[in-house]
Amino acid sequence: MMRKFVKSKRFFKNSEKIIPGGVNSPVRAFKAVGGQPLFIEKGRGSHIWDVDGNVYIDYVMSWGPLILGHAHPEVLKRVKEVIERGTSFGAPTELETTLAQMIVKAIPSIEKIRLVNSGTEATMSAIRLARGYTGKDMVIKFDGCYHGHVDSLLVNAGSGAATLSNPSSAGITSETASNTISLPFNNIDAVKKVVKSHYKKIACIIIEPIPGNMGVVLPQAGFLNKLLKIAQEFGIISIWDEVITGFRVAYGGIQTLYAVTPDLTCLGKIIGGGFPVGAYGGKKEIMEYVSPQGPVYQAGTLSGNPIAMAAGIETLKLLSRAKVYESLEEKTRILTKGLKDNADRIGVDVFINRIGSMFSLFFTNQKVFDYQSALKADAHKYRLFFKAMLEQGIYLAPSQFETLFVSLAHTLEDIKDTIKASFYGFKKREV
Ligand code: KE4
Repeated sequence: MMRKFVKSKRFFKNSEKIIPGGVNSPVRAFKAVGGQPLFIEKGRGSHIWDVDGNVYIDYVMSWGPLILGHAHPEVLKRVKEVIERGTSFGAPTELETTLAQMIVKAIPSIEKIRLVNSGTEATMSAIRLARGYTGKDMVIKFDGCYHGHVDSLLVNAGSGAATLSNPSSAGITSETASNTISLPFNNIDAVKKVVKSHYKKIACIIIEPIPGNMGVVLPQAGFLNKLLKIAQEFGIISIWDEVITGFRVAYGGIQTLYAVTPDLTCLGKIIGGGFPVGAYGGKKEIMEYVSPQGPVYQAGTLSGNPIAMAAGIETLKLLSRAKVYESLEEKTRILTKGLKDNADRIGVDVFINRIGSMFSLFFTNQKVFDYQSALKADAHKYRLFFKAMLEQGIYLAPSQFETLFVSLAHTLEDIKDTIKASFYGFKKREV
């Protein structure tokens, strides 16, 4: 039965008149997969309903925050209690300290932390802090990594920028861009070469330790350790952008699975339980450069607002329960194995990168280990896959350069249905 999108189309027609592209964030616009965005009516657990009453198993999960699933009852209950007392005061509340304490306890490299309202604010502030602390201007990032729409970091960026084939945005001054060097992910020799010739001017190296914005890409053995070591050797601040991976793959950052740690870490998404949030934190001696304690200014009207804090606290409490990450790991392993087996059976070339409950599927028979190899995957096949799955009630990221997420609310039934729906309409591999 063909799904109808009458109301979504009408709502989109209205939004397009007054909102650029009809959306408040570009990657939502379905530009890479064709058609028009669905307007969502509600979400519950692993499902969302669009305004035409169509229901979907959701693997976008608001781009990562909803590791518990949509509208988790215990999170909603806590938010309702707190919201009754007021929404925001522009003054400290105990809730901010509680969430900060939970994060500091979970991520040992974070000795002090500042809460903000988005991942972009977190990375923008961390870059400014690294520059203020070192007195140096240049930033190294990696092709295909996306750290929010920060001027210094919209250079060869992933996520929506890559989706729209606009990895380096208009509006960034040439002076700003000249202070940013973007290098291939997983290429330690490229890093060594640039650091050796520019270290006196380089303030920081920022990286998504497990990139999620070129699709999921995994660091090759030793890459992250070597990167941290080079930075340390040359007096360069290491910033790990864990906006996606923070509390996604383990309780804490992905860094809790590594013996090494960065100087600064950026967080977002999960720590706000679905409400606007971001955070940056790290070594005390660096964080004490942040205003009002130090000279690096950063501020925010709604930073640490009680509602996001309450949702974040409740979310982390639920994530600290036993077997949470084992369950997420197992469900996602079953799902990605099923998708791969199905693709092989039908004869479709698919390469899947996965860690914990985040994964991406590339239409290629080659390994995807950096941005250039991600670009070689067949985006047209991804588009067909997206549409075929949407028709069958499976809501995937409307872009190849994003991550798919499994939540605690996804059931084995959901997983089986998703596997069953996969590659519908795909022909055998052309010989
Ligand atoms: P926000 O400013 O969107 O809260 O966070 C920016 C950001 C920073 N760092 C990483 C690793 C991120 O993935 C993000 C934002 N992620 C995208 C999706 N991959 C948000 C979705 C969107 O732009 O609409």
